[in-house]
Amino acid sequence: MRKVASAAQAIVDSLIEHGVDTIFGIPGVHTYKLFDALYERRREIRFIGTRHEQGAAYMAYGYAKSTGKVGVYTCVPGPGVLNTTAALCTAFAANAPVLCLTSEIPAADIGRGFGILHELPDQLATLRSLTKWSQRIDHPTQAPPILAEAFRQMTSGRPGPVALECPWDTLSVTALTEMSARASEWEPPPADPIAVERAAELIRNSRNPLIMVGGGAVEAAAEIGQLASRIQAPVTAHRSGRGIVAEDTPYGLGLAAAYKAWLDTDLLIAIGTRMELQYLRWRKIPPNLKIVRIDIDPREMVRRPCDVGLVTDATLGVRALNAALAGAEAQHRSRAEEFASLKSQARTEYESVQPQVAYLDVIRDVLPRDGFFVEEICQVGFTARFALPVYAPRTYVSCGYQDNLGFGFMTALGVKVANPTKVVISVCGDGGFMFGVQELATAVQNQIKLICIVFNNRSFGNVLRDQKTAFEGHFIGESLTNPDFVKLAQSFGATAYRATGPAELKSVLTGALNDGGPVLIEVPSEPGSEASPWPYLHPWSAGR
Ligand SMILES: Cc1ncc(C[n+]2csc(CCOP(=O)(O)OP(=O)(O)O)c2C)c(N)n1
Ligand SMILES: [Mg+2]
Repeated sequence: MRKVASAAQAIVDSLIEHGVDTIFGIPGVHTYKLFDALYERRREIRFIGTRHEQGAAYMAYGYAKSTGKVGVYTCVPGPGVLNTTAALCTAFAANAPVLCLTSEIPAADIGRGFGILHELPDQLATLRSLTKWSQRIDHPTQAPPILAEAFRQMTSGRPGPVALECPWDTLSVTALTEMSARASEWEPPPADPIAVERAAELIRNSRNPLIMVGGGAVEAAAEIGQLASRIQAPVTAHRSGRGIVAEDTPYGLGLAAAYKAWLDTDLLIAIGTRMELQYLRWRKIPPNLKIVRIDIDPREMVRRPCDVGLVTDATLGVRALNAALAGAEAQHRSRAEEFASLKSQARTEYESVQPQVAYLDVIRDVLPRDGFFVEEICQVGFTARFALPVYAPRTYVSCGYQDNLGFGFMTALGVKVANPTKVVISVCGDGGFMFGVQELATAVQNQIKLICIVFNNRSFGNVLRDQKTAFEGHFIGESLTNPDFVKLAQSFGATAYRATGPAELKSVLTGALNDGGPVLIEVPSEPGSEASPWPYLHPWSAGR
């Protein structure tokens, strides 16, 4: 359909065409026209204003990561865009379809260095270095096809973030515009049958296969569950792949239990994963290990070569393997008891990571199976990677390999916006929480009813431990003077509690499920009082 529209209207129209229902952000003079177009369509797109651009970008990230749908935010160019770059690199790291929608200085002035409000030397180049794809919209007629391409980029192949900029004056330009451009349907390449047969042969010859799943496998849960039981292989994950096979079923193993099987593994079946866990965390590679990889990103086969690589989508790839292995289950006796024993041995060992394990037990007890847990770069967050069992895909929300302090609370707000009927629990340290504390206002204003637990050890606890153990107690930059978190949250209008110890957390948390608005729970502790989780994440550091 053709109509006369401004570039701003054409952009907003395209967002709605592609199913966008929420946009996070902060307005400014460069984007007023875009906001006016959003105002016109306010019944179709909900706008959530944040208190800092990084909050908007992390919320879009949480929205995207927890649903697989595109998460959208908007900000002014220059400083506004730069405020979102930690979230953008997180979306890139965790393969999340996040759209950054921004503006530019007036079109004719770009690149000339006049020193115009919010000017950057080369904003598009900056954005291109942080995203899968970025583009400028120079005219209203370009908006629908460029947005269509943006959606195709974000959701095809390896998903990832995209940025679009439309200059300040261009947003107001009107033209007769064809509005109906839609992202073309994307078909993943099918698995190569010869490679499938070679992979099946390796699987038939393997005594101890291990399946590793990553974020690229979240849509293939049924197929992966079938493969695991057919070949009696345990399935493990590091972060984004957690819950694809529920960790309370025989085949779903947390990473601590999986490490117990690892050094005897003769075949790694890696599905939609960079294998960060094996190569960068565990580091020890079993001798004579064979590797089968299924990945949609052909570059992966170059980054970490394997014996057989299937460049295809996880669902198609695993389906093809299942078909090639039909009947194989008859040759395997059940290993369920063996896997249960690995899990209970691992649990007995990591039980010593206190008090974090006790707190995580309480959280797991209270959190429904389909509730979301958003981790952070803190003692409880690190421990959760092996001590909080996950039961459903996408419900364990992490920041991928960036491990960027502070992402958690803001991301959790976006998770809750996208999943309003689900319970969302965010855990933070006192350090990380303060990176996004201002978004408590956003939570209250928009009634985003998440539960955030702040573990307050009055320090950057991880830094404190490292300085104590590796730098002879040369403490610098580790100690934190904090506000009273309960009063702070109350002053924002949130409900707040303090819980001392796991038993108290249990009763406070159970009650908080029925609270009407956002809830903050502070759990105080002494600096340096937590056991280190690192021996389980980096077994080599403990000589294992
Ligand atoms: C963006 C960013 N800045 C700094 C760091 C380095 N860092 C890792 S953990 C940590 C301390 C975290 O403190 P807190 O949030 O209080 O959690 P705790 O370890 O005390 O539980 C720091 C500063 C990081 N990972 N990311
Ligand atoms: Mg701390």
